[in-house]
Amino acid sequence: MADLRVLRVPYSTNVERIALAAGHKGLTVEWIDVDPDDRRVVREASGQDLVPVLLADDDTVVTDSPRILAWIESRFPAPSLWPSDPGDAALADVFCHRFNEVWKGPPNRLAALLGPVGFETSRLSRTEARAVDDDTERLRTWLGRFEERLDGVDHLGGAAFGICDVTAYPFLRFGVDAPTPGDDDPFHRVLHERGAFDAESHPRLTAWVARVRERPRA
Ligand SMILES: N[C@@H](CCC(=O)N[C@@H](CS)C(=O)NCC(=O)O)C(=O)O
Repeated sequence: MADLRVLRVPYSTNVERIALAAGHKGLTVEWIDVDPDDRRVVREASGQDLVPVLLADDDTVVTDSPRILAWIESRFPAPSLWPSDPGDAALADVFCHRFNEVWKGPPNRLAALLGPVGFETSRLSRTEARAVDDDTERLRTWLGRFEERLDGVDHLGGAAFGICDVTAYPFLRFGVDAPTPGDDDPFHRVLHERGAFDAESHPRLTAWVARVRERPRA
């Protein structure tokens, strides 16, 4: 029997977080594939429509990837995803909260504006076009912040791979990786087209993507 049972849909960034965390801890996962266009299984299990959903062996159901990651850490503490120093662990939590609640804002708004017009900016109103420019600039400025953060350290939380990398990698990697054929999520296209970077523009961030790509995953 697997260590974890998780509902997933294809191409999900938040599901990839769970795969990376489980890989780090050497846990096995029974993935339960759900039809993205029919969420009844997800709704019946968890009362909401989003994945990942963790079905724990004691009838516990956990939704929302940050809460699932915290649950995995509490149930399988070693090797830890959080720094052992309490202050560093608190900073890692702040990083992840900011990533989830602030960093995702610009690409989500860009996807909401660009998706419906097929990424044809000429079909946007002047106000919408200005909003697209503003959020693109924010996205690019924050890529520079990640580049600065990686000065002298291999991972976003410091020397060791951990929760900051698990939280950010599935999203930031689209700056290098094109969406997989079949992945039509406008959010992923925004990350790839508006958040693109390479070894010339962002050498440390590009090397970090390559480093985390090699991590084990469930
Ligand atoms: N805050 C949630 C967000 C979950 C979420 O947005 N999941 C996406 C897949 S990455 C989803 O199920 N989207 C609905 C859809 O694709 O229709 C988390 O971190 O798990």
